[in-house]
Amino acid sequence: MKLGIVGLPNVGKSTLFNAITNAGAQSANYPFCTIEPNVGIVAVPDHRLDVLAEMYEPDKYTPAVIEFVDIAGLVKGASKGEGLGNKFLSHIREVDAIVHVVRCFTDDEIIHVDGSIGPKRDIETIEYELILSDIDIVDRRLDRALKASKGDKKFLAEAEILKELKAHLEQGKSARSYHGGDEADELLKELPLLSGKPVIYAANMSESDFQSDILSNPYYQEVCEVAREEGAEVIPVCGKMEEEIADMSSEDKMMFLSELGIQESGLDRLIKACYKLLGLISYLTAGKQEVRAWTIQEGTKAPQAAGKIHTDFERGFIRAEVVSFDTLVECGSMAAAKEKGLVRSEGKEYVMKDGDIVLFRFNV
Ligand SMILES: Nc1nc2c(ncn2[C@@H]2O[C@H](COP(=O)(O)OP(=O)(O)OP(=O)(O)O)[C@@H](O)[C@H]2O)c(=O)[nH]1
Ligand SMILES: [Mg+2]
Repeated sequence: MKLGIVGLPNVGKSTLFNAITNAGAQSANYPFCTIEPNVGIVAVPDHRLDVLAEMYEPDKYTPAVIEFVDIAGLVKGASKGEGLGNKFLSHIREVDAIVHVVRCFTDDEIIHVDGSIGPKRDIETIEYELILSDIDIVDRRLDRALKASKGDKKFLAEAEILKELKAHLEQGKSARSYHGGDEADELLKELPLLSGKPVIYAANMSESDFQSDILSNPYYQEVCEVAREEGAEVIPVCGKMEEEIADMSSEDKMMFLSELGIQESGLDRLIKACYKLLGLISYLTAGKQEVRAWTIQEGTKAPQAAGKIHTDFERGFIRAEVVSFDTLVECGSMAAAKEKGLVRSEGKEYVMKDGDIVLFRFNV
């Protein structure tokens, strides 16, 4: 599961990526500094693991991770091959969801490709390129469906949906916001559309704006307005500050943030929100050897979740012994939870929940 960091040139994508991965991708004050996409892996912050680590004092601590790709800036005309056009679009095609970085910081030293700060306009510029590229794809598929419908009438229904979708895109609306019923949803899953990918907006704020009343910031509000129409989430971040604190130890970071009156860094919030955007949840295992978060898709049943640890666990699945994180904390220890009968025995049909602490029983 990969997230692509997308946006106009020079809006702070690589700065944010650096903070995310600490990987040192080049960031500099000129457009197209990022040519090849950089891939970085980052731990998903999870306070539950810290609590478990205190309980078990394990030898190993393994958080969930997600992958981010730093994609070069997209410009007007990209869908027609401008800038590094098609190449960028193909990088976006490979990711499962998009983090759309929008410049909300003022800084006369940093060039804006369109000469001024304009979050709504910037978002539209990017969306427009994605939509144009999608129209090409829908067009090709429509041609195919129309030809096929001469031999087989069932393709007529597909062609109708594609015509509707095309009209929707031609109004400048994203595939994400197209709702044409179950059949249309199925078809959309097959089409590799860019504007249909789930999105989160990262509003890249100035340091001073980030520390003051973010909600009343007009640039931030502009991003929120666009996002609201799409039902998307907006996370305010300060790329520059995040880059500075990314190197700090977790104690130093907490101290630094609490001095600013902030509980959680924008980046931590962003990473968590991305995990959710991908439809991912974590179940946890805890013991003296290791406390660990395991990533599963929401809706995964117990045997398949067990299969993440080892295929034998899935093949020979007997049952899962489950206690929720909150219950464990209330009881104070696993032994106490067991004594109170609060560790449940779940079978093959059990749908895993986020924060379940699990011991799998299996036999092969
Ligand atoms: N003042 C301020 N400057 C920032 C912030 N974030 C990034 N910058 C600066 O903006 C310039 C561009 O940042 P990058 O992270 O390289 O931008 P990018 O979006 O990756 O650019 P391309 O790869 O060229 O598309 C750098 O000089 C950064 O230091 C911020 O929050 N505040
Ligand atoms: Mg860059």
